[in-house]
Amino acid sequence: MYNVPCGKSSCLIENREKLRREEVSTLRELIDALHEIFQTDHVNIDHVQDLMTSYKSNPVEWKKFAKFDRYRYTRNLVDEGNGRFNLMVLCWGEGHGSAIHDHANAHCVMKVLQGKLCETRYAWPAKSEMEEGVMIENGEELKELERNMLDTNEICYINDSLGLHRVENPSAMNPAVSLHLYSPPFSTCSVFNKQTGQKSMCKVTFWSKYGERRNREIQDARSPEDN
Ligand code: CSS
Ligand code: FE2
Repeated sequence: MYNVPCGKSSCLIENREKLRREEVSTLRELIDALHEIFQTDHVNIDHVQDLMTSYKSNPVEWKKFAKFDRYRYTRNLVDEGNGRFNLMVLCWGEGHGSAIHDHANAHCVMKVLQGKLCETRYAWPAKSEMEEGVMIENGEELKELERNMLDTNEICYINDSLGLHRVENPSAMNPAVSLHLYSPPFSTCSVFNKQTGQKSMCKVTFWSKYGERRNREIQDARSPEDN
């Protein structure tokens, strides 16, 4: 075959080769590659992380999903992954942060698309007392495990076995945007009071879906925010 730069067949071969190396160059390629991975029942989460790492943030590709709110971070659905995963863009205004939360038994891979985010990890609250036959949190402050500063294009991974976390945009000057993959998808998670370890259920909602704003009522529903 002649070496025609990006002639149809050489492009196809190049793309196949890239996927084998778990590399993608556009958001579209990333979404397609994720769909392919999640077709099987046994997903290799390292493979997912490699793909998320290989995508280099290009604002032109994700800006239609990046819808900010003045008061708190927003969750904007990009793709429903055939019911196997949710891919979303989160928009963090200056100083916006999440509550301390778990991930409802899901994998969470998060990549910074713009700005910087600070991730603080906590241990699960110690359960020590029985109240009416049910174990309750013992009222102690949550133990901080580590703090990670994530720069644009960096990723981090968490699941419930690794603990809880809070994510914040520490900047008073710059907004931040991140790409999150959750599998399986979830619509509620638990949020925790830092001082007491007290846990409460929280519904998570989308501010927009596929680049379209949702109605006011839905936008006004609470999402896990600072506590
Ligand atoms: N889990 C939070 C964001 S930090 S990973 C959420 O989905 O809203
Ligand atoms: Fe999280």
